[in-house]
Amino acid sequence: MRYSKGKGWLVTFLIGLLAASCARAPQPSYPIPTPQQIEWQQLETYAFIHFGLNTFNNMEWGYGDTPASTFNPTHLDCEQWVLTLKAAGMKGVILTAKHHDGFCLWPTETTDYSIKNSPYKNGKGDLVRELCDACKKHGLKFGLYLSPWDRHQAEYGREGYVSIYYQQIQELVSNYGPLFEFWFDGANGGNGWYGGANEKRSIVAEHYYGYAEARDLVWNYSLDAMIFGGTVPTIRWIGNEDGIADATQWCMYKTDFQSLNDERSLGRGFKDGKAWLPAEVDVSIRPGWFYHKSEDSLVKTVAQLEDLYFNSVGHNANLLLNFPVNQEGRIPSIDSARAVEWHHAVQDAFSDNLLKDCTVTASNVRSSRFKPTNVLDEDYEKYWATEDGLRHAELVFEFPKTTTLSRLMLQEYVPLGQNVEAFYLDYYFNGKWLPVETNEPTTTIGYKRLVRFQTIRADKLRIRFKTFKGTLCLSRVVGS
Ligand code: FUL
Repeated sequence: MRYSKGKGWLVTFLIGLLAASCARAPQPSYPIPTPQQIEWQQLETYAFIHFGLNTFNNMEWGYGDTPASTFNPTHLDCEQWVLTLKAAGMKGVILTAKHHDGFCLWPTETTDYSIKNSPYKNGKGDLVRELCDACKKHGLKFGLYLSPWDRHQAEYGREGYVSIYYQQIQELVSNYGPLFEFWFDGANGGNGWYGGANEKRSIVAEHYYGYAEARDLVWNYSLDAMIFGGTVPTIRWIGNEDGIADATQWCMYKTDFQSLNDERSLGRGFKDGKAWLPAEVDVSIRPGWFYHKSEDSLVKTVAQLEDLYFNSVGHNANLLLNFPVNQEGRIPSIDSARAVEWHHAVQDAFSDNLLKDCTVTASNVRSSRFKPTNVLDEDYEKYWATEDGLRHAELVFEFPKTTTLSRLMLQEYVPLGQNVEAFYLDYYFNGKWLPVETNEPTTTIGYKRLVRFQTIRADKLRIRFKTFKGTLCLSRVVGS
């Protein structure tokens, strides 16, 4: 084929342009998340509801002998819970369908120790149904907590209990799905009522419950459900109930039972972990998980909740925030007011990206498809990527006019893995580069990292990245 000189140049140019814009995306750097894990991580905040006999007993760990008739909420309203939680930015709810005391909030066939034998709706109530329906109606995801430890069951500790437990799972997953998360709590204090035996029963959790089978029961109905706890989790506990994930926070982890229970390692993950097990931070808005009147004055303040958010979502972990429901059957107004105000504060903090009008330059660009300005695009799927094999890269944001900043949000494109092990921030003002004084080490990023720092006035902001494997893929940077 022959082209005139002018046309040949044009064709070559167009082919070049096409090649550049279609340049291959970086190879994944394993381990990487499943699509379900990515979707789960994007939820960021969702609620726990602890409600049951403990609410009426003023206890945290009922012994298993409180009469079922004690359960008697007077103004129960699951829509009030769901609307409150929605206004507080929660994307889903996980309910304690059964806590350690063994009392079931749905009319199970497995035991009489349930809502069936309580005055609530004359024994015709089903709280799991009510909450599940309210979630569907208002667009929240629904999840369940079913305590493996059961202080009421006579068979607990023997083989018979395990099939009761499986049947309970079966009833729940087949009637109230789809579930986005299933919680296998790890607590076990040993002693309990156990059908009147009043004794201590010890089990070896790693083997007794048969967690792989339990997980399969959940997945038979809710294939996308994240599994918390047990021996085959798809997400991991953060190792404390204070609402704190370490600033260095790897999604990678180890799957042996010892590591899954090692509170120190859980807090930060493993850089060289072979499994993708992102962290969940569970914490209550009050000191206790269940409602206690004496804690009405101890609801976390908006400032404390903001800290929780920066220490969980801001540290590459999801936040599971617990709301104790009171004896009336409602989330107390003080808790809802705090949570809603906190949500607005957090939203406002990052709603206006002060970097949006910056000129962005990068030390290296893979191709035009992976251009540095992608980090200003709200679409998570668009990211800046470097060429392969580099371990250092930097981005410079030049402001149209001097700008005041005190926070930064960064996101790696984790579908291809987690890669950054440190980043350094400097700003340019009055003709010199100066280091930004951050409130914590600027190490990992992962799905989301939030950093607060001494307020700066800057003409430029520079971020230098140190990666350790794979290729740097940065999806978002927001300054505020
Ligand atoms: C713990 C339980 O013992 C607490 O009561 C609470 O349910 C918390 C979320 O998990 O292991």
